[in-house]
Amino acid sequence: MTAPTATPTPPAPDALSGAAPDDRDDTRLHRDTVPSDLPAPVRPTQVGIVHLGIGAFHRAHQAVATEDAALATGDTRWGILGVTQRSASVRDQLRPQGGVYTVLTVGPEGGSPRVVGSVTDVAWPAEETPRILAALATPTTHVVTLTITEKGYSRGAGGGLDVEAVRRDLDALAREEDVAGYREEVETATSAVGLLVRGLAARRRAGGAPLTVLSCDNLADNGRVLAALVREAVDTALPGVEGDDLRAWLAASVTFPCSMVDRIVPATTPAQRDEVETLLGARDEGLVVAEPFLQWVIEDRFAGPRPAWEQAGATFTHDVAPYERAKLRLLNGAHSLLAYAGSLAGYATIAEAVADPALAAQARALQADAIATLEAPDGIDLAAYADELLERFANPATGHTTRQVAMDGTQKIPFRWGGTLADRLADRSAGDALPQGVVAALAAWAAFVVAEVRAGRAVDDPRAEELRSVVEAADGDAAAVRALVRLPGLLPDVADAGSLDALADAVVTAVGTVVSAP
Ligand code: CS2
Repeated sequence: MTAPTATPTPPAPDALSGAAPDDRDDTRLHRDTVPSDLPAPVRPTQVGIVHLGIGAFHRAHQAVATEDAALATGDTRWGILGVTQRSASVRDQLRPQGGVYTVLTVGPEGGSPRVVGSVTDVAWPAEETPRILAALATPTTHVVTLTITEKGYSRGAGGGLDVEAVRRDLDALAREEDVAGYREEVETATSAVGLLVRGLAARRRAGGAPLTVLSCDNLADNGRVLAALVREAVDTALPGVEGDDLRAWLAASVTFPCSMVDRIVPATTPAQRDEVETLLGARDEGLVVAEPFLQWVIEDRFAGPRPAWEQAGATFTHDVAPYERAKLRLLNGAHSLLAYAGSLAGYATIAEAVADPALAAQARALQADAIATLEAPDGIDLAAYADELLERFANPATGHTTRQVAMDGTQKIPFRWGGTLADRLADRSAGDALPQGVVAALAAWAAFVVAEVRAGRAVDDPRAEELRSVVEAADGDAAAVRALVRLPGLLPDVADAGSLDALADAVVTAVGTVVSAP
């Protein structure tokens, strides 16, 4: 049985055409106010990519690579429909600008702006779910990219789908797949994974053109993790024969390559917007600020056409894992450590934290633990790579704050430190010694959480409530640290209770050495 498909709605007035509506505000950046000394942004002719999670990172990374690929090839099919998550703010920033925005690249030699045109429009699921589902179902959309952050994957502590977090979308999916239960009104999507699965189902019902779903988040094996979550969602919403057609189509026509993305892109500040307004002579509410470095390694497993991202410097490979693990454990791992230890020491930015020799030494110790677990990607010297990362962190121009990187620790730590720890514990040649760099990192996080709770601040983490009650229920700080280390799902691969006890003891001891005043 085939249910009716969501009716495609036309793009928003300003999208794609770039035509100037009568009420266009010429104090704002848009195609007609781009300064003549900057290269003209690309003007895509259709949407070819739907991107879930259009924050600053996407705009400074995949959207730039897509722009560069279009400039290199002249292929204008790859306009991006960006989908926001929690709020309409990026939509409200970019729509009056016809999607164009500035990337200000900041390095030791100062900043250089460029205007990017590959984002054709932005939609907010709370108001525009039908349009997003229609875009996902349209055959000229060939790729879905995602930067929804670790918590956006709606995973439970065990790593599988947190069914309750996506329940409303799964119920909507069951109705959308069932002719009898079909409702004329499309229900608002409330989760990224739910929206994706509903979009995939809508695409199959609309004819089933192949699609590539490309995760660009900092999760180990991100593509495989996402594929498994999608399958779990389908199995839950459509158990048994009801879901057979969708399952068969997913297996035959949809791929989920893994990818590793890298560029430091902090949240934009109002002062940076003012500075760029002076530079461009027009206000850009969609401005993003980034370091010069940009890397993208993509598993070459596409279901259909894709932009020529290799023309924009992306690497295509059959195995992303060595790149991904090295980046997660060496870059993100050290970043998180500096964020917690740096916050505790009173540093506002990562650049200040890494300039402190004691904290830099802790970051290096963690990197040394990680290097012992890593396979070097082709042509990469891991020790040199680790050093370059600390140099990138030292770039003061990005203004990347310790608070921003400290966010969502329970979601990041499993990938950033958990893998190193599990591999080191499994490596018999290392004897019984605990990796002290990881121990210190855990001590910094636990001490940070305890300090936040004791100060009456909510930890910026989806499990904040749980963190607060764990700390408050513990008898003193040492017991709180022990309980935090044992938090379910934090170190998922460290199953052995004896190892966890020894680890918790070591972390308690380390707290005294990592917490230092500047
Ligand atoms: C950072 C990352 O905020 C964080 O947790 O570690 O966003 C980091 O800047 C990027 O992964 C760099 O590619």
